[in-house]
Amino acid sequence: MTDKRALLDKIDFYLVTDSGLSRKGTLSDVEKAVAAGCRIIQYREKSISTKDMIVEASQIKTLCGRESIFLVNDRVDVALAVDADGVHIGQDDMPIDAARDLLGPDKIIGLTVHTVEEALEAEKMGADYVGLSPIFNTSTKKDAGSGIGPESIRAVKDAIKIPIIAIGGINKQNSESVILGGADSLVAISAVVCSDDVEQETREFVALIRKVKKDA
Ligand code: 3NM
Repeated sequence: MTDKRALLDKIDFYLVTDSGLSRKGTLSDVEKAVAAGCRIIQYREKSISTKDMIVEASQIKTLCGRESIFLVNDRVDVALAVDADGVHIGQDDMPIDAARDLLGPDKIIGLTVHTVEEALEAEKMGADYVGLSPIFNTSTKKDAGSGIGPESIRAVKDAIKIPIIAIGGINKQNSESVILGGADSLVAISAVVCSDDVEQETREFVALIRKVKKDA
């Protein structure tokens, strides 16, 4: 397994799958996003059996190939079963140190955080990046809570060295404020997987994020 950690510094648009919202299905979304230059994919699936998840996760791993990071949401067991590049876990999931013990030193572990304090703790515990959320209100995750606003990102950026990936209610109109606010990368689920053309949408997000970073 190649250590894909180095790629974390180069990511722009981050795709999280959502089979409930997807028009064309998770595998198609991943394939199109990778073709459009998305270099990190998180497989987030809560509605199928573990057996089916392992089949799908292994197909996604193949689609990600060597150039895109492949993470599994929540399920350290599934990540291990398919030798994914790592996991993304939430505050109430398996603690980072337990996940690290199971996954070993080379795998990527991302943690969802909502505050500067949680971000500092995540970095201290050995997270490779934080997902900061929710930036704006979103209906994609019912229990996400109220948006913290893009102006809240800077304090987190100033506090930690690991990358910040912003999530929650992000679209092409508000992406610039998120990157200028201090995020290294961003996730947009509904804005991409609900569109008719996932490849084109992803391409536009990638180009927009790169341009904002270049001009900053
Ligand atoms: N986690 P959209 S918000 C998966 O706040 C997820 O932790 C969130 O979807 C959190 O881009 C979210 O459609 C959904 O708003 C984001």
